[in-house]
Amino acid sequence: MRRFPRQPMLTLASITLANAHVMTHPPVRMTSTPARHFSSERSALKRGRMAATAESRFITGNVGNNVTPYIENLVGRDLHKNPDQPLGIIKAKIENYFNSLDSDMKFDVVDSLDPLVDAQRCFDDLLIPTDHPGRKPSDTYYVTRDGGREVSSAADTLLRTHTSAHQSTLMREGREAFLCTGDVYRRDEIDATHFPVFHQMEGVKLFDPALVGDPTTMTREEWLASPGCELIAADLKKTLEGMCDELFGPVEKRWIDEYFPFTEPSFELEIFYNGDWMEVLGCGVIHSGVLDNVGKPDRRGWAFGLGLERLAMVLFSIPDIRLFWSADKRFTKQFKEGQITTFKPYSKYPPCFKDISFWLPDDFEPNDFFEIGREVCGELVENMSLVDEFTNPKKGKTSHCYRITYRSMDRSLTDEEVNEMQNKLRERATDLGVELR
Ligand code: FA5
Ligand code: MG
Repeated sequence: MRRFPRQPMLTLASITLANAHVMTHPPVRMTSTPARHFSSERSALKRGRMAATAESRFITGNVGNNVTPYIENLVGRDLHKNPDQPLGIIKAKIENYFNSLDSDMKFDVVDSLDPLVDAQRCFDDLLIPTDHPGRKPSDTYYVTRDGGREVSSAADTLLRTHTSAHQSTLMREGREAFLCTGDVYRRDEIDATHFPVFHQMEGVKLFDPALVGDPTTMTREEWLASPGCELIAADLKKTLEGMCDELFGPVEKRWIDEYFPFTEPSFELEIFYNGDWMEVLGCGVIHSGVLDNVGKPDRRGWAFGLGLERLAMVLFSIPDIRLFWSADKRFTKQFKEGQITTFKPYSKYPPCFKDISFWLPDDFEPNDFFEIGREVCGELVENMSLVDEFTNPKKGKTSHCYRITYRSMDRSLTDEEVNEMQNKLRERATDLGVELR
């Protein structure tokens, strides 16, 4: 059974990358890289490749556009809307749970919103500052970003990085309680628990002011110390603990104090499952600034965001996140609406390992290299990890060695196709300005 440590993948790469787009603290970088200047030559190269698809909504040729054809192809698959697939099964179970709670409040089910949003909704409405690491093009797929790599603006358009991107729109529509599910996109490392697209469910519930008091008569400190704020946090915790019991049976849980710019206070829920603590969701009492932004300064409530793959991998014993995207009948036929069953692996085909080493340019972003891995190999790349790093003091240059694991989930790979992918990867890596060793 797969384990989910709190910080999965403690490879060298993840020391740099872990949580870069998690809406919490900025990541700790191994080396302090200077401000990134993407040479005009290289971006022209990239643009040329992208401009090839003229009709695309996602590949626009805009200066900041970094959506690749591989990612574009994954948009709109709607895995969460298939009732006979693990993600759809869990989604339905959670929706049923929330709408069977002893309360007059019904949660609207929203699951068809366009993943193409603007930075205003995805970041600014949620008080995420323009210099937050989650807004960097190394972490996020931009459709348009007129300021290029350097300058972030509310007008940028992008593939949503979390379902919180819809909070403000749905609250402005006057909804008091909702569950909003969708595919979210993050440029990230490559391993069994990370795929550039995964699914989140956002939950929001606003409370009757008669119950929690009028926050407009209080200072921020008074609100945070008030019985109303306490009541909302307690309701949030009780409701989410109940959801975990519903899905997993009674399990051991713990609350971790967290930081999100858009909730205050903020928490993360972990459950102890198969010998390990696993982060299931982030949540909190909605920040007053978010409610001010949607014209509801007199209202308060809670919000949470959970990852469906995380839950599904554990509940169905699915060992690799790529499997959710498989159309192989040996996978799809195993699941039925309403039922949580244990996945039976149909075969494990042998992996093939290859290393690639290069000297880094000043502006190197590992995520750019991983992206090329996705583009060249698609789902045939299982893992890309940094296995060696050293700096040559004379040259003043740093070298990275990455180990690439090639493996198909459906068949054996031939030597020729692995070699072809490896050669292409080496060739394409030079687009990033690296010097192969
Ligand atoms: C967020 O995305 C916040 N928007 C959550 C939130 C919503 C907080 C509302 C407060 C109020 P975070 O980046 O931690 O937070 O992701 C939330 C959940 O998504 C995680 O707990 C995890 O279950 C899931 N998740 C995050 N990254 C991945 C990943 N790479 N693969 C699979 N699941 C992931
Ligand atoms: Mg988190």
